[in-house]
Amino acid sequence: MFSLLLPHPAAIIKNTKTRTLLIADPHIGWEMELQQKGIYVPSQTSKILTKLTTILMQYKPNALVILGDVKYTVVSIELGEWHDIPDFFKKLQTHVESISIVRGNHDANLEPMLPENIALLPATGAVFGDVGVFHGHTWPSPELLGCKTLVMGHLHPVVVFRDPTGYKMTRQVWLRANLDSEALAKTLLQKNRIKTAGSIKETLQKYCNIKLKATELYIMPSFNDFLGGRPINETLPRKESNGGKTLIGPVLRSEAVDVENSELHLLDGTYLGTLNQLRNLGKNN
Ligand SMILES: [Mn+2]
Repeated sequence: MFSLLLPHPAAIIKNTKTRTLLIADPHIGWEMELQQKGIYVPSQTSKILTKLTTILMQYKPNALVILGDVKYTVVSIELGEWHDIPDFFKKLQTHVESISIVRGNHDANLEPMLPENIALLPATGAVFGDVGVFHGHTWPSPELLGCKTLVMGHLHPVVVFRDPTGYKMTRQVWLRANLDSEALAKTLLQKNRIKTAGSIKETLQKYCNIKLKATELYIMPSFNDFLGGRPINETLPRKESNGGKTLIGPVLRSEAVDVENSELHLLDGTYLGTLNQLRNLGKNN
């Protein structure tokens, strides 16, 4: 069973025997790049570590899964990252038995920084219990379609509110969207060059040995609250965007996800409305 761990930017998958904690996009080392530009921002790594170990001690999961973008630099490795990242994981390993990382687009060359016994999973994702998780900059693997719930990161969703005097406030949010399972399955089969033989459902059963179940997609807020993101209520609906200023990632741009009617919740669980309704609040009136 999948549930949000309100008020944290984390979720938990509970099965009879295991509890798996999910977080996304910590982007360790983001502030190091700012420091090089002369903007002093204290290191956020210890703050992130404290926040995460507090959750681990409270909920005692057997496993921790990070949905990508552990580090900030995309390909290179910053000097500070060489220290912060191995140290971060060594400390986490004292609080949880198993740690896995789904590779994000910022995680090239992450391997040399990881201590032993940390699993690095492909960006196309993995299945934990009845939940399929992936990073979100690329399509998930068709295997994930056998899970009712899919969870991704990558977007760092925030919503912006403006009052009439121009005061602006942004808040991190959870996004939950309905999926058109057949449409998503069709796309994923095509991307994997699997020819449809009979119905989509039959093809999935035959080639991937799964029953098509995926009906909902959650997008996790970033675990690093210092990090910004493009306010999702300032993006344009897919049909009006002409390829620009829309939500990022192929999945959210596809017709298989009902992004317009997705439900937005603040980290404390407050329901804000649908993306459609909230776009109006982002506009300058
Ligand atoms: Mn990403």
